Amino acid sequence: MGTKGKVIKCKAAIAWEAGKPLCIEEVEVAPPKAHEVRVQIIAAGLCRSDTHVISPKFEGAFLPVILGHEGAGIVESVGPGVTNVKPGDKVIPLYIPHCRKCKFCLSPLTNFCEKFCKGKNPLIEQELMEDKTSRFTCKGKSIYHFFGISAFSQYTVVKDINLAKIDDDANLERVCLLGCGFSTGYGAAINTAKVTPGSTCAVFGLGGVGLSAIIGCKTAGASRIIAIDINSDKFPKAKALGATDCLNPKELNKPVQDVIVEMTNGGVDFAIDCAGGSEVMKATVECTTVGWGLCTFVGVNLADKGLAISPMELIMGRTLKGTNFGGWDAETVPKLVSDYKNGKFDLDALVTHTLPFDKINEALNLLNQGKSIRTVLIF
Ligand code: CND
Ligand code: ZN
Ligand code: ZN
Repeated sequence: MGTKGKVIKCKAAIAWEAGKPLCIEEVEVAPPKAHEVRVQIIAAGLCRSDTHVISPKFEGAFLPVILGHEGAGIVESVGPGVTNVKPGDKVIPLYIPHCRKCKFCLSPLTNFCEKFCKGKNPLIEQELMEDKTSRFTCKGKSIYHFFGISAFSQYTVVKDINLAKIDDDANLERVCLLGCGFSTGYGAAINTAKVTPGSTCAVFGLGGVGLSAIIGCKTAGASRIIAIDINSDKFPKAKALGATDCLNPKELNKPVQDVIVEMTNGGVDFAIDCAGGSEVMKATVECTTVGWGLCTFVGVNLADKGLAISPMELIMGRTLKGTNFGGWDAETVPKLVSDYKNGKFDLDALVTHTLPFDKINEALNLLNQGKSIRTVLIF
């Protein structure tokens, strides 16, 4: 007896309230409607962005919600009108849709889609499907989707335009990291900053995103990569992945940006913020060289007031950029999967822990205590 067209009962991790542990519950997952796809999640990573919306400091969250935006799985069934995937296909759900028709999708200048450019915060505004309803129910209550993905459920429903179809032999326990962390950091360096051979780089924040940015800087041929974190336990891995120098701002007697400027004879060519928050953003700007220094913002701190900047910082020749998902989209993620298979980069180094899905709160604790880079949850 197949499940197509039927409600599936399965386990999901629900955030009922901010600041509380997630609850593993039985949920009902409705069949996909037109241009929707029901996906069986096989593996998912835990990214810092999953935790922002359940932080008590953040007030804009849609709750209760099923988090998770770094997953990989197999198509269980498709709704009417779906042509890009079929049952049995391996897929990575993407939080940036790709309709392939709009002016953004047709432009090589962005990985955005018209469907993603509406609203103030398009990420958290993907909390419902196109018809403004949810496909998840628990204890009679409708549960919000998250980033259009909700990977922390054994089955989820996503829009067809939020899916990348990948190779049948892809290792889902690794390529799930291409759904956010690796792609975001690596793409920040090679697609957004376009780090050049022989250049000097500074990467702030050495989680899954920042370490992936280091891999990107090294791949691009940077000659010096300065890695910065307030947790020195992150340094051995950063060095193993290509960092040439490591700095802990807490152990310095002057601002880290001043130290970087001294170390590099006036500042780095490229600085990438993979931590977030106004203090790091300021340091990211101020550690780049006048003339051509390029800052790329990746880190997000929803509770933070953001960057106050003097026009002189830019008038002196610096450039500020930001990136969402490292510039990748549904057409380029399958190529990243092939690159991984062909050994172009290593994802194993980012996976510090593997846990069964129902241990998700343990994974959250490891992340919050700075003990993990990526925990891959197995469903
Ligand atoms: P994770 O929490 O694993 O890593 C962040 C690292 O930053 C940790 O090692 C911290 O110790 C370090 N850190 C914190 N404060 C400072 C500071 N003041 N100076 C230096 N280092 C500091 O997070 P992650 O790697 O999963 O994600 C990193 C950020 O990227 C986070 O803000 C997340 O929300 C954001 C992000 C952005 C995007 C995008 O597309 N732009 C996608 N996913 C995640
Ligand atoms: Zn589009
Ligand atoms: Zn993420």
